[in-house]
Amino acid sequence: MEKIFSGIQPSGTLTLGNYLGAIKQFVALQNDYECYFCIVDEHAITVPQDRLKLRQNIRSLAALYLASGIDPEKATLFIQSEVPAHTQLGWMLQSIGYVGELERMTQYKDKSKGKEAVSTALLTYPALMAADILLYQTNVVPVGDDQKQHLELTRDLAERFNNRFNDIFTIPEIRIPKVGARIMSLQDPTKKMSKSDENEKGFISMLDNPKKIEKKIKSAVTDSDGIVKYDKENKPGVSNLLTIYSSCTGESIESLEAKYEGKGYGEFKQGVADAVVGLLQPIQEKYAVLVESDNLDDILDNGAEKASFVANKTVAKAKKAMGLGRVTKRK
Ligand code: ATP
Ligand code: LTN
Repeated sequence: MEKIFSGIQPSGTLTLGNYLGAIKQFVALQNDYECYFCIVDEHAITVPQDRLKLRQNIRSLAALYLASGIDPEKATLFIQSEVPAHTQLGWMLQSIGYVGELERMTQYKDKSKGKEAVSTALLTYPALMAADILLYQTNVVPVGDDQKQHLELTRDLAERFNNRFNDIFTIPEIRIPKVGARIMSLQDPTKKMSKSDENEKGFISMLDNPKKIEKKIKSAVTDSDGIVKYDKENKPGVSNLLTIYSSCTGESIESLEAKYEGKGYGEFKQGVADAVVGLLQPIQEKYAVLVESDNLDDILDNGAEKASFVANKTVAKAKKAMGLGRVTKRK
């Protein structure tokens, strides 16, 4: 069976963008692939985090994965820092990565812009991400559009390792959803919706209550022509709302345009809000139970054990290929 790996950072409560760009595809893919879904807490500390909040976010993210439909019988769900193989291989891959290629990463440039102190880990982050993926001999990595560049680097590092040492890594393919790969901020539709946005009105959290969702959508930036039509260049706000509506309900963008022809933005935005609430409410109900349950701990313990078993085998191969460890004289 082909393998899938993907990760999400516990750097805040998940947004609708994370759900539509990432989790929704994970749920659909888990029946056809051997899946590994990870809470990448070691990635989250590349920027400063409050330790108590981080721990809460980790548990909350695990519960959200499950509430969204990840089935622990089918997929392995685990926390990155509970599987030490990730940082082990991450270090080895840093030794074959170049500072120049890391400095070219857009996410690094964005997150370090204007900051006085930038952590070393923010720069070397893609080597750890490559390790995440390569440890499981992953064939396919489902992610949102913003991760393309990191995936290309992962492929380059894998090929470099295979050529220089031994052919041990599978070269992974990226998989981006057709609709919803890049949900934009509600306040600035030229910027991606992000859970670490300082302006809370820019994103919909998966745990926002219906009233809050409605309020945020009603105050979403649009334009003044009052026509519900998809035109990313000239009408980015309306196009983003159409994308959200379509990904939440499965209705095509064309049919939504027809439905709202001649109607104003007020009615359209109400429709978008209803679609989002309809999608998130059942997830929130499941979440409330899961986040308090012991079962969640059992699932994560099991996940870490299963993931470690596979990952340790790859680390052993990579160490041998690079010449780490010792020659044994034991018979
Ligand atoms: P941060 O704001 O902390 O950088 P983030 O919101 O960008 O985080 P990640 O944890 O980095 O979220 O991403 C998890 C997954 O969600 C990735 O596959 C990413 O591509 C996807 N994703 C993130 N934001 C969006 C978005 N606005 N639209 C679609 N997919 C997204
Ligand atoms: N870099 C990703 C999170 C991430 C990831 C991964 C995604 C870390 N490791 C492995 C896919 C596969 C992000 O910032 N969204």
